[in-house]
Amino acid sequence: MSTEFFGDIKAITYEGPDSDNPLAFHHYDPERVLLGKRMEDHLRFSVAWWHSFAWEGTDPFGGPTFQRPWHPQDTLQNARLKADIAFQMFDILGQPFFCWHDADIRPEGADFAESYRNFQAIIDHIQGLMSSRKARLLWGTANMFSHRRWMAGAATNPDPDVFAYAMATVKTCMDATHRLHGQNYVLWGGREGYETLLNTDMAQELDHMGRFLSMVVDYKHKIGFQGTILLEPKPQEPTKHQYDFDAATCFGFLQKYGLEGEVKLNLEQGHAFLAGHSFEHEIATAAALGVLGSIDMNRNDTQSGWDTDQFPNAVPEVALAYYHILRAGGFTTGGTNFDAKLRRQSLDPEDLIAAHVGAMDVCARALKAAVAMIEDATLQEALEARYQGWQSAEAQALLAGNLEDSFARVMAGEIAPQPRSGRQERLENLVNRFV
Ligand code: XLS
Ligand code: NI
Ligand code: NI
Repeated sequence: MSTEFFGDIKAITYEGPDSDNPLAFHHYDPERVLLGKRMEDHLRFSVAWWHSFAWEGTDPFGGPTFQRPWHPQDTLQNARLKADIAFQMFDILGQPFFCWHDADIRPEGADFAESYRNFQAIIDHIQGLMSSRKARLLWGTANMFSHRRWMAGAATNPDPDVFAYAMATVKTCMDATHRLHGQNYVLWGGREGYETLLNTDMAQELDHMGRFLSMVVDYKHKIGFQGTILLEPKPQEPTKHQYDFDAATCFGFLQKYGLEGEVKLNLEQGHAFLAGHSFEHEIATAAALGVLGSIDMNRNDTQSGWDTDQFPNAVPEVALAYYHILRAGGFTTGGTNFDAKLRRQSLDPEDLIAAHVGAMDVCARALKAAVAMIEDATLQEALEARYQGWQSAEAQALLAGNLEDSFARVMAGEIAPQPRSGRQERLENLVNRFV
């Protein structure tokens, strides 16, 4: 069964922009060197196990639409088959990375110990697959939001038993991530937030969340995990008030608990949207605060106002995202994870391949545009020109000065600001030449 799932689809290759083969890369050329680095090493693509293999095509109004050979997903045998087919897809796409939650890869047991045994069996299996294959683990994470035990939070749950269960769960997932040489470990606080202040002690919950993350960092050092711990911001969903609202909010949280040097951020395009930001705003914010880690490259439907997790398809938007990633020095342990799912009518195995091929091409095309903008340098020069005034010793002295000195000079008419154009339209036109 497992070898037949993708039929006769062959490994996808780069055929260039003029090819009309729908199952070829038109822009993603992994070996092509841009700014001294292979395209594959710039982009560091990753498949999300949960959307591509675990999600069955349900929505709030209807049950599963997908019928996969690894359904139902409650046996170890099917979990192994699911992993085998996942690796076939990574091979077809030439994917360098994948990501999982514990719940995506193993069947849930009757109790923690059984879930743990199932998990170890699947990690063994994945380790075996990895030994002869290319794909590596970009990050592992714990699903602490789906099961009913997490309904009032994991680290922020009012019940200390749930807090303890979360500690045990994250230890298990960190151990497995470490064993598979994962490059990062992610925490998305799915249920870390609240529905009503009438039953919520926010100060206590935030303190617990800070303490929990400190223990995660301590454990990372204890086991010698070399990867990066990443926090994934998201507002509004699933709880009405999510604590990790956006990049700036997360940074404030990290700083309050003294973790800003230890934890970075995994930013998702759709989550930026939900927070009322552009994706590049979130990336630039994280870069400015020194916490840019990795990205989830999946968009929302701009009209529907919730996290629809669609594959990227707008080159101009994605180009600005990579422009800011490149300006920040590019990825180190991070990468481009497609936290994206098919539409539930896209039933065919070929749809899974086509979705990733298209997304990889959109990102590659966007990366080429971002590189061209950097090589052209006009944008950077315009930016530097705008701040040119700060080059003088007199201007620098302001930063070391006090309010009264400037008061005296402004009062004497020595300083009289002359507004200058921000030239936004000209810059937008310039970007349009590259995207
Ligand atoms: C949900 C999040 C989730 C994280 C991993 O919206 O994006 O998928 O990436 O827990
Ligand atoms: Ni995500
Ligand atoms: Ni998301």
